[in-house]
Amino acid sequence: PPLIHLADYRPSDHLIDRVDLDVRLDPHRTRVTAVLAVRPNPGGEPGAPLRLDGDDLSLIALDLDGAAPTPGTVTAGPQGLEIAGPPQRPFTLTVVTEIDPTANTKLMGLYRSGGVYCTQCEADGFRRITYFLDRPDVLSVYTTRIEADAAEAPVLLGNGNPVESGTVAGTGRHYAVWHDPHPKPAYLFALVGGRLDNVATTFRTMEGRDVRVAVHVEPGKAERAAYALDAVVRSMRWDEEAFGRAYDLDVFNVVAVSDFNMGAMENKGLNIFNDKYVLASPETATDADYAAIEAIIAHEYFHNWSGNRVTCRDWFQLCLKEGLTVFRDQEFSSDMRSRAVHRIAEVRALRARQFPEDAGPLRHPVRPTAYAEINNFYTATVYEKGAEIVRMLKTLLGPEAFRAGMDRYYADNDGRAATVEDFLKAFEAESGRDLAGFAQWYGRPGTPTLSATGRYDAAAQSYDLTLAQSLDDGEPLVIPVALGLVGAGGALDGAVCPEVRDGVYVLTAREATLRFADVPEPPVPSLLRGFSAPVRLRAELAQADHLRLLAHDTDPFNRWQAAQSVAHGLMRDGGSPAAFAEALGLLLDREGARDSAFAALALAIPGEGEVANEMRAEVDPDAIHAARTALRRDLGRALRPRLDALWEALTEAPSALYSPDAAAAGRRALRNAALDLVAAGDPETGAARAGAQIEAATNMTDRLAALGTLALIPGEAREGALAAFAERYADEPLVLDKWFAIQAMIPEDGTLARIARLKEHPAFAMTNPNRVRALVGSFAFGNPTQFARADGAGFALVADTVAALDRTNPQVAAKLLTAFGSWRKLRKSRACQAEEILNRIKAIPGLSRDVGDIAARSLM
Ligand code: B3K
Ligand code: ZN
Repeated sequence: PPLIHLADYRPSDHLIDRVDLDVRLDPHRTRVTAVLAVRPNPGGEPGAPLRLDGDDLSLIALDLDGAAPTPGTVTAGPQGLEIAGPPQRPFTLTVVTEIDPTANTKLMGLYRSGGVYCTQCEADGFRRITYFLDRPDVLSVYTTRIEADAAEAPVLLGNGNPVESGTVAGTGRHYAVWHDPHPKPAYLFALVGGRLDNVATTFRTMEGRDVRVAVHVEPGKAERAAYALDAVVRSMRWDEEAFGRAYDLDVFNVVAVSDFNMGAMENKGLNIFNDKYVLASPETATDADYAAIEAIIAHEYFHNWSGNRVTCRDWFQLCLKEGLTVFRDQEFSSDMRSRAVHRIAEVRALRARQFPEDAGPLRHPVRPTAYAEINNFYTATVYEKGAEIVRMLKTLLGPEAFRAGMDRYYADNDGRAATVEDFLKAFEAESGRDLAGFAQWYGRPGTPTLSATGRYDAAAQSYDLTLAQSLDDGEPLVIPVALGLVGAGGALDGAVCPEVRDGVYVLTAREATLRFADVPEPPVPSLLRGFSAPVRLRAELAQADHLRLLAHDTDPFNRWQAAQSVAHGLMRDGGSPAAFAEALGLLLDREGARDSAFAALALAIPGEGEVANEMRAEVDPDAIHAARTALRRDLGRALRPRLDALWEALTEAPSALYSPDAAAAGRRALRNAALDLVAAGDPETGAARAGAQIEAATNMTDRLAALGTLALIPGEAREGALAAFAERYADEPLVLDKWFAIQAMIPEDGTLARIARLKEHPAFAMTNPNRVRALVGSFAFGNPTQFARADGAGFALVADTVAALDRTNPQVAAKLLTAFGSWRKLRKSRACQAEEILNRIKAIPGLSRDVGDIAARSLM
């Protein structure tokens, strides 16, 4: 497929200032009339043809300034419409198209989900609704009239503010007109029509505007939308307080639909969500679900400024809105919950998803320079590493200059389609700093390695710390390294190094040596505190050094990291876990009650994927699984009395009211981590306790955690509990997704047959992305030993699903195929099988561009 290059960017030859849409909803024959106010772009090529994008469209009628276009000047097909020699002045184009929302299985453009009409236009779905200049640097003011059968779609929602509604006499149909005064690119267009209930409230902005906020959900589920509504209100308040950004319309609507390709979408004034990230009740959602809802609601809302008011010039700039908005939602969640705990969760996610991506064939810079299919670039690198770049910028400039830079970025680019350069320029202007070196982070793929070696001079009471970075042969990067020294009894606060300011050293050279004076004893360096840069740290500390940090570091992130490092070392090199267990025991005694969430994270030893990540040699998933299982067993036994006591002490009274707040969630997390570790050491006791907890649980968090523990213990108890769970939640698709996922991740040979059975379960549907992700996605991404089975059957299962799904929903199929992204690191026999499978997929006739692109790049 042809590549689109950043270097080839040219402004559009035409602009569309206003769009008047009339959408007559019908299950199979939806009529769209678009009246477009077109004009030549002064920055474009004079006299160029007008080339409108289309995808799967059928043209019904076309006129230009009220008349038929000159014969022979128009070429129209499903994939585009071109008018040769269009007027060299502003003109009006009226285009009528017809589309079939029911047949739209790609879930891009206008489609029906459970009988509800909805849209998804980012990145290039608007062209599936009408012919258009479907690129983010063409900004238009939209007015949308939506008409539908009043019984089929009593609720009609659009972008912007509602201006008019009424009935169409004698037809049983009704309509609503929406006007969005803010110019926007087509990817932010949305409409919804259907039977929906809602919960609503009014929010008064700091500018004094009263905003009607509503969350719309499937009839009968309104009470499950309360938490999402509250999260919207908290997000609105937070963006005012943290960034001075107020909401800018009279209404803000969120709609939950059940068939959705990703998490959610930030359409102007009308965010559309995967119902998984809206619906929550204690009985159906876990603490993790509540946290995800809060984060994603915030993320989409924050896009109103970082993405919508200031949008992207082209799709290469995607990180401009996504990296920045992830940073903003992470800051929000940190303020709502525990900052330290949230930082750990962020870094775990980065290491689990972004590091492997950056180390494999699908690697790309945070700002890519070429793509065949843009929808394949909504990646952990663009999102998560993009957020880390913004965080480093804040660390480098300090909070005041960072905030000033953000304010200037918004002021200078409001209503514009901006670039990464525009973003950095705002910070340069406010801080007086040259960010040219820092800008390299956007263009250089791969995870840099930061190595550190120290030398203590007892006579001079000084400590020399040498930091070195390596990535590729290019210029060194700008790496903020937050650090400090830790002595046998705690932080060495008296040690000084002039180059370390506010606890941060900025490494700009390939290598540098720092001298600390007034160091009274041999220190252990605490490096990269708070994970101040997205790098791999190689400090080669001894286990005793890590244990000192675990006990005494003032930085909570590095205390957690110390436990992870010890666990990595034990899994890699073997050895006795006794000292580690003792240190964890002390941590539980000290912290278990005070910061349960932190203690739970310290107990959670690195996952199999994270271990694979750290391997410099080829990866053997079975060996990793065995090492991890053994360490968990040993820790479970060594810590047993404490774990038992915790599990007892943290039991909630059956009458306690469930609250998803961070402290209560932390207690549940620690109690469930204790249960899981007990089971790792003593499966019989573990199974009994898990079974009892499933029965006694008053919320989904405790019930699901116990089911997860039990799922790892083969036997009647497990099968009985799984069957009972399915029966209990037979009418709850989102809960059954959890049930699918738990079973797909069982690391046993029988899992393949189990998945084959589950594919036939009445609740499973290949047409629903959540179901596919729960069953096949959890297997591909969360069951490393079975996915990479010796007989190749795990790979085949995923490949067959990708091939089948590609015919109906290429975007979701392509995402699933990225599970093969780390195949080259696998041990030889498995790598060969993966390669063969990727080649087989690549050769499928009629393969989508989405899947073809992932297959081709994976093989590169
Ligand atoms: N901007 C959307 C993602 C669109 C993905 C298109 N394939 C959601 C978000 O990041 O907020
Ligand atoms: Zn986003």
